[in-house]
Amino acid sequence: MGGAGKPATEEDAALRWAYRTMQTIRCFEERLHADFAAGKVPSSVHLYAGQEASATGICAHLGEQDYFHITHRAHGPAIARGADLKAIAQEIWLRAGGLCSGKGGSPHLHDARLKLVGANGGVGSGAALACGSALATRHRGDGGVVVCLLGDGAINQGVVAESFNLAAVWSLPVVFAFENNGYAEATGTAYAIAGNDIAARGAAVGMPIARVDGADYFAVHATAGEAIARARAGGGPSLVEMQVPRFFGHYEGDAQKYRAAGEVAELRRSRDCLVAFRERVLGAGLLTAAELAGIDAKIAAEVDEAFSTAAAAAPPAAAALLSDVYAGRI
Ligand SMILES: Cc1ncc(C[n+]2csc(CCOP(=O)(O)OP(=O)(O)O)c2C)c(N)n1
Ligand SMILES: [Mg+2]
Repeated sequence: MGGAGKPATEEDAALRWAYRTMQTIRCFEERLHADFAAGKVPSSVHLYAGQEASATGICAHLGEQDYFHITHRAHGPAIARGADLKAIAQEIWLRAGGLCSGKGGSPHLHDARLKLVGANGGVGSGAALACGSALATRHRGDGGVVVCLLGDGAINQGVVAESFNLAAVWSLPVVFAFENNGYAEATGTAYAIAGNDIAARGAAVGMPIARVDGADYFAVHATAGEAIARARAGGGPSLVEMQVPRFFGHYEGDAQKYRAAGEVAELRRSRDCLVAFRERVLGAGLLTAAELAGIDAKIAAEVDEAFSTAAAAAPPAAAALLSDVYAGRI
């Protein structure tokens, strides 16, 4: 704990970063939910609330040489990777100042400078792109690793099976990190995934696998850390499956008739990563309630400013329509 005359340690800083990151994501998504319901948001959005511990526990281990491939449920992972909050908000509002100049929108957040590789239209395709990033970083010899987020829905895609095989055959420095939130759109995992075991598919190609409670920041941090360290040390690919709750619909506007009555309320009561984190750090005396409250207040102001800036910002100019269509050197 950094307060009360005690010097802040590296561990204090890491805990504060983790809390700040998860709370920023939650605050951003709750506000986005409210603004969407009020008709203020001009694009479709998939909210990440409930899943914060997963991207945060992973990004705690990533340096600037590492790649983070994300999915259409993009806001939280982009925040965890350190993308600019105002640029994220402006991208969702399709503004010129957005992360992709307002041309990608919510599901395609991408920031090449951060090696944050955004989703494309095909669920699961990120797995193949991640193999490409892993091959590139290994050829450069810069010690980089790649973490590829994937949803449970991606496990049945052919490209994912092919990517597992390629990553294993070439011993690529990649971690396939599945966020199993129980649903692919409205389809439940138990119904759609034969065997109902995502991690076992990785074991089939000889990858080390791990299953972890994705609502527990500390568990994700430890498990992802092990897989990332293995990849960095030349130990090849791994698969990590994180069980995470999804607090909102597949997309905003989803009536969620496929969910049991009270399901979300129960998840919020029993599987909230922020509640668990607060209990743990306060119980162990690692951070104080006053510190957390101070962080919360600062984040609320930052999110408010990002949203007001986005709402007032200009869209891309018509003359910019054909720029960024073909990449030069990337
Ligand atoms: C190849 C392909 N099939 C179907 C879709 C339509 N689609 C978009 S998101 C989605 C669900 C993905 O579920 P999951 O991978 O579990 O991620 P989640 O939305 O739960 O984060 C589907 C089926 C698509 N974009 N690409
Ligand atoms: Mg899912």
